[in-house]
Amino acid sequence: MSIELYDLCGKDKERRFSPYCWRIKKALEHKGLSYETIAVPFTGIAQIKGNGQKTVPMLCDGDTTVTDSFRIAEYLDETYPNRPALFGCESAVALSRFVEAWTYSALHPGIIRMVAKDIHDILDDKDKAYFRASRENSLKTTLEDMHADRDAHRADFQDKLLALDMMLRQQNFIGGDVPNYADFIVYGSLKWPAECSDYEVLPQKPRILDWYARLDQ
Ligand SMILES: N[C@@H](CCC(=O)N[C@@H](CS)C(=O)NCC(=O)O)C(=O)O
Repeated sequence: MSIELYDLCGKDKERRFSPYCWRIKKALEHKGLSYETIAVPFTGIAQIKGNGQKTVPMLCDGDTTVTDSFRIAEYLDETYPNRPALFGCESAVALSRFVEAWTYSALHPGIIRMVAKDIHDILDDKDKAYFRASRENSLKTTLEDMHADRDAHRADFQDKLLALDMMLRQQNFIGGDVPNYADFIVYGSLKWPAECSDYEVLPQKPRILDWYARLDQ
C-alpha cells in the first residue's frame, strides 16, 4: 500500500499551499518514495480518521501514522535508511531544527501578512469564515489591512532572506552539494505564497531564484 499524505487544499482541491505539506512532498520525492495525497480543507482536519487532528501534514504508511512535518522527516529517514538521506547524521537533524525555527520566526510572519487575504480568497465558504476569524484573532489585524500593507511587509521579508543569499555564495544548497531536509523546510515556506497568490514575494536576487528553481522541479 502506498504512503498517504493528508495535504491542505483550497476550494479547488488541486490548490495545495501548505508550507509544511510541501516540505514532506519534497522529502518523499527526494527519497524516491511513491505516495498519494488526500486533499483536506482547514475545517476537515479534525475529522481525519476521526481522531481530532489539529494540523496537517499527517502521513500514513501502512499501520503507522505520523504527524508534525519534522517528525515525519525523521520517520522517513529511520524507516527508509537505504534511500537518499534527508538528514544523514544527528548534527544535520540538530541544524535543521535551527533552520525550522529560523524559517518560522523570520520568514513566516512576513509571508502570512503578504498573502493572508489571497489564502482566504481561494478557500470554500466554511474555511473562509474559520480562516478569517482565526488569523485576524492571532495577528490582531484584518485581512484587508494586511493586504493594504503588503508592499511594506515584502520589503521586511526580503531583508530576512539575506542569510540565504550569503550562504548561496559558498554552496548550492543548505545541505551542501545536494539538498537536505533544511532546504525543503525553506523551500516549502517559499512555495506557500507561490501556490496561493500571484503576488511576487521573492527578491530579484539570482542566487536565491536559482536555488528555488533547482528545488522547484
Ligand atoms: N508543527 C506543525 C505545523 C503544521 C501546521 O501548522 N499546519 C497548518 C497548515 S500549513 C495547519 O494544519 N493548520 C490548521 C489550522 O490552522 O487550523 C508541522 O510542522 O507539521
